[in-house]
Amino acid sequence: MTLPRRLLVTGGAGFIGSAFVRRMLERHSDLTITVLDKLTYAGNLANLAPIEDDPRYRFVLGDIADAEVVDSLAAEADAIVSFAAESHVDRSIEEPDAFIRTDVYGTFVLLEAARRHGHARYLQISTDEVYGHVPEGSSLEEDSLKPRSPYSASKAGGDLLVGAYHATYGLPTLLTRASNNYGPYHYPEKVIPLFITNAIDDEPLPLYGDGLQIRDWLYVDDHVDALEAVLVHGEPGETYNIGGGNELTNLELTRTILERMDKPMSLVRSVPDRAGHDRRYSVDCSKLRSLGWSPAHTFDEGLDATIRWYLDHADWWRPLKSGEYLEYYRRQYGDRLAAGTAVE
Ligand code: NAD
Ligand code: TDX
Repeated sequence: MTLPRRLLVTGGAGFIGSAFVRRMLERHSDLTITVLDKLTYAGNLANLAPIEDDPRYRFVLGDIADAEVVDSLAAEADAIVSFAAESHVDRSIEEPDAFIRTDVYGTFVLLEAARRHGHARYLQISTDEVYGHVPEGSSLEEDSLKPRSPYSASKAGGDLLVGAYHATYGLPTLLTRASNNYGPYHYPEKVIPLFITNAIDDEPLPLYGDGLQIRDWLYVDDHVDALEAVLVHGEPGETYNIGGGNELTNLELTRTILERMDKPMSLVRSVPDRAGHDRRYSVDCSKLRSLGWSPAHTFDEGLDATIRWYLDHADWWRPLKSGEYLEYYRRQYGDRLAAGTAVE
């Protein structure tokens, strides 16, 4: 299989989707990409500014839950690559509605359109969080799903629909489950960009609970390369885990960020924990590695590049830390920071 030539990319104005669009257009001259994005608080056309004048790219403002707009765009595409989702666990705890609507119902609308138009591929971007807490070892693709947050439960709902459309209708689906991404253009509500930008401003870093929760960190460009490998070499109906191989506690992560930025640990506040906080995720990626992919960035390289990017791109993130963001920040962290304690 070669890469399908006309891609409909949903959620392409977000963090990972925009990295995919930028990288694929740079790498493949005969590709056309239509981005369908609702531009929620997390969607940002500035993420697509580097390719905005490229004639092979088109942006459409719209909702993946809107069957009419999805159908008309699907009619002109060979494949759908779907990143569109509500993606922040803390927001799903505060207000789950949009998660169910986009991550479950929106996925259904996309699958229906792919089925109607006989697409060559349907690629759904999912997450290691659907496996739930992994006390030891690493999740395999066939492991049962035990999501524990409204976010991961809504993503798991989307995953199950993808499997059902392959089994029932023979849709040539592909499903990927990646670990925690990091890199440039990451919205500053997620822990790495939040902590880097707060540290730049000498603002407190709110570390949830004991900080001993473990996440595996994957540089966003390595994720994009894995998605390309799956699109080209993946087996229809299959699921592929994608991980960076960099498992760290949040405390280790925070310490490393501050050391690299030459900032003191006194900025860190231990604050009341996230409800239902999963202690650890870990994915076994041998299936994907057998397709020839492995991550090209070490964590040290990726983190340094990310810190440098935020230091150099205050014009990108400062405007985001205003308006609705400040309201969210106050609701999410106001009481927590007031109750916070020092960490050594
Ligand atoms: P993001 O929040 O940065 O971007 C999501 C994008 O989807 C935004 O541009 C938003 O405007 C758009 N969107 C939201 N609802 C929409 C709707 N109803 N219709 C059309 N567009 C809509 O998210 P991200 O971090 O880039 O994640 C992309 C995908 O990857 C998500 O499906 C997420 O679950 C998955 N994922 C993310 C990570 C991570 O660490 N960030 C890890 C594994 C998997
Ligand atoms: O202020 C914070 N303090 C803190 O200690 C925030 C925002 C997070 N954390 C902790 C919670 C997690 O253990 O850091 C860890 C990472 O948190 P997030 O950046 O919110 O990511 P996570 O909840 O792990 O989910 C991310 O990775 C998987 C993405 O947001 C998901 O979209 C993806 O599926």
